[in-house]
Amino acid sequence: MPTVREVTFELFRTHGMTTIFGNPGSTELPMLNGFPEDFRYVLALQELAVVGIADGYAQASGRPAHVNLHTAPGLGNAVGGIFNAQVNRAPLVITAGQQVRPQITIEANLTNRDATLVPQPYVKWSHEPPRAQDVPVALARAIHQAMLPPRGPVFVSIPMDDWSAEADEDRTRHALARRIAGPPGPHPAALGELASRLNAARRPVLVAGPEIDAAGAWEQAVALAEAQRLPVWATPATGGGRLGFPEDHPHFVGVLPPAIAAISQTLAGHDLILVVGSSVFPYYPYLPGPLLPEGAELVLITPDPSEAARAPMGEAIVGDVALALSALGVLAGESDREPPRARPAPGEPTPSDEPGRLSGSEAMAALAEAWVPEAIAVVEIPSSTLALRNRLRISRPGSYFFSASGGLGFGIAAAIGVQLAQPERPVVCVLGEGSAQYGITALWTAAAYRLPVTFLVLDNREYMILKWFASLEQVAGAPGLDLPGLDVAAVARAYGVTARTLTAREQLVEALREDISAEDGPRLIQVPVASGMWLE
Ligand SMILES: Cc1ncc(C[n+]2csc(CCOP(=O)(O)OP(=O)(O)O)c2C)c(N)n1
Repeated sequence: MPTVREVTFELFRTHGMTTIFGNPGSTELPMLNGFPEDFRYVLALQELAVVGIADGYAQASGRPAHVNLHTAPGLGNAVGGIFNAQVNRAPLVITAGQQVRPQITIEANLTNRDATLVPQPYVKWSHEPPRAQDVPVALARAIHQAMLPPRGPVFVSIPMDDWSAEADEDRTRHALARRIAGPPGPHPAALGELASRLNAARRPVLVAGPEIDAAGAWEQAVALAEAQRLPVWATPATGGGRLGFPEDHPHFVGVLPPAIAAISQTLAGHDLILVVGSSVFPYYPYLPGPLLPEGAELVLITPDPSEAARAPMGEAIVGDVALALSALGVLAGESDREPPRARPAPGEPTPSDEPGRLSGSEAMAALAEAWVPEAIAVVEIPSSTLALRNRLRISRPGSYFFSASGGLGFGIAAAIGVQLAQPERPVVCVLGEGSAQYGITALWTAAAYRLPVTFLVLDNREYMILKWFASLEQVAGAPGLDLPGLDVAAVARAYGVTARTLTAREQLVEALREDISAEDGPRLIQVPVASGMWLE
């Protein structure tokens, strides 16, 4: 009779989940007993990093990823990352060890009391199987649940004595064989009506969101925009965890600002606003105003019923965005509207006024000069995100990952996961020196697994974006916004990452070219940058 462990590993095999991202403790060791040779364990040294790596891996591979954490303390450390994964729609199957069943009721040491409550409300499903024999069945359900739209993390707590129990063969045989076809398509009648409205509109516009990338639907979005002559905005950078449209395309007009009043102003003059694969909208900060410009209607297409329900205005069609975009393209056909005017190429970057420091725009111009189209950007650089978007103008799908939740500690870890999922493509992680600290231990994983990620750290010695928010919120004299004395390059070297500090733009271009093409493990470049918000 096979054990719960044997059939569970078989289940993971069936779903191609042969990589486990983890940080183990004594309660997880029984799962790892006799670890099969066809599996790989990716170790990270703190749980926020474990989840971030799995998040990047799941998003960049489009596959579910298994995260294994250490009972209550490990799961507790991971919650910030689970929040990020939920917003990123990363299909993570998170497991944590638990005390042996005979000692849970007496709450022996390391009992994960009320385990299923810990990751709430950021998981789609949270469960501790009532019997050892239910573990494989619960995990099968968890995998399907994580992958069904909207994708996202799920959690299963597993008592450590379950792994050696005898499996229920009939139940597990069926659980292993199950397949679920999906995702559901949008209602054809709703799309037909939308197509007519699109053709009748005078000045329609498309707002492209991250789900277009997750659904692999760039081609369909481009075809629709071209046939219907639509200008295309990216959803605000705050919620643009991925890019839904090529940013070098002549129809692409820019990134929407994130506040209510500014969005209405920016979209003024349009009569039909078609939002695809984004929340409506990832607003921040609160700058009140009309939700829509005068005379405009809004229609959202999303796979997420909650996103459809909570939008403060407009109509919504729920369904897969790839299916929706291709059907809409066919139904709407060609329009003879004026095509939008292409936006100008980025100009020379604003120079820094601080000696020995580049401006954020200069650093991003250097990155753009060294960029190769097959590269992937993983971004956690608050004060230079818009400069990066404007200068890189990413032209390929699956090439940009950003934590749309706003939770820091994603960048370094996610870049590692993306590199593991896309070993043939160069991965460049652009970080603020402040953001880098939350997940800094992930540098060890990059070095230990010899992953050729290029880390570019812009060091402005401060939490610049918070100073910017302070002025917006009329907050004066807030403490805790300066970061003197950090040396990320020195920390990186201590973790085994090759690192240098550069101050001249030309040197930076050269170094980035060298590091992006290198394949011998992680490299980090630290660049002192001047204080400021870098938007272009
Ligand atoms: C987990 C977490 N803690 C705190 C914050 C608040 N926060 C947002 S941006 C920021 C500063 C980031 O600093 P840095 O990376 O140096 O970027 P800069 O704004 O200077 O470009 C902080 C602390 C957050 N978003 N997430």
